[in-house]
Amino acid sequence: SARRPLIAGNWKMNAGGQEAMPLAAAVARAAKEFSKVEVVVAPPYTALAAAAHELFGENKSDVGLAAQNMHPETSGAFTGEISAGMLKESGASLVILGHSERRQLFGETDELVARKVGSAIAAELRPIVCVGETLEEREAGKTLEVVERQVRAFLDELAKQPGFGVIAYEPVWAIGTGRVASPEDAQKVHANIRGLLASASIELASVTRILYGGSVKADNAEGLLSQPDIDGALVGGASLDAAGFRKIIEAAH
Ligand code: G2H
Repeated sequence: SARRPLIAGNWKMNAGGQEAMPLAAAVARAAKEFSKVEVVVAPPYTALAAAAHELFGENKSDVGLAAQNMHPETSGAFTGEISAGMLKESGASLVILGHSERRQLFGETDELVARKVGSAIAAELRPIVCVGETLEEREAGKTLEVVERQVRAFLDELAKQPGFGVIAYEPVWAIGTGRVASPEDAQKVHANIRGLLASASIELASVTRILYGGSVKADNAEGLLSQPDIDGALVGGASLDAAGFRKIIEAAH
C-alpha cells in the first residue's frame, strides 16, 4: 500500500533507567538501516528525556518518541498525572492511548480514551489508539462488535486530521501470552476497522495506519505485515531486545 509501514516499540514499565539509553541508541541505528519504515519507541515517562537525548542528539535519527499514556487536561490538580504539553516538552511527538492494560487495569473507558485522543491531537501529539477484544468477547463472537464500538468512540477526533493518528488492533488474548492472531484473522479485523474509517471519510481510510499488536516477534512479523490492511506493528516484549526489534523493522521494510 502507499502507507508507510510503522513499527512501534511499547516498553511498558520496563527499561526506565540506565537501560533506556543503549536501547534507544540501538533503535536509532536500526531505523537508519531501514529508512522506508517509520520507527517509534515508547519508554516509560521517566526515560523520555534520556531517550530523546539518544534519538535526537548526536545520533540525529528520525525515530518517533512516544509516551504510553497521558491525562486529557492541560494542567491542574491531577496528582501523579502528565499532560500532552509536558510530553511534548520531554521530546515526545506521539502517545499510545487506550492500551488494553490501561482499559483493564486502570478502568479507562471508551469515553475517556476519546477525550485523550482529542486533547492529544489538539496539542499536536500523534495518538496511537489501541483497540481489541478480550478472549471472552472473541469466544462469544463479539470481536467485530467490540472493536467497532471502541473505534466509533474516537472516530470523529481522528477524522479532524486524517493521517495524523494511528490505530493499533491488539486482541487482548494475544498480549504477552505468546498467542498471536493468525495473519488472516487479524486482516479481517483490520479490514473492518478500515471500513469504519471509510464511513467518516475515504481519505481517512486510505491514509490511517492500522498496526497489529499482541506477541509480535521477529519470526511472526512478516506474515502479519504482508496483509493488505496491516500497516505495521505495536511490539511489547520483543521491543526490549534490540536485535529482535531490528529484525521486526527489517520485516516491515
Ligand atoms: C501488546 C503488545 C504491545 P506484547 O500489549 O503493546 O505487547 O508484544 O508483549 O504482546
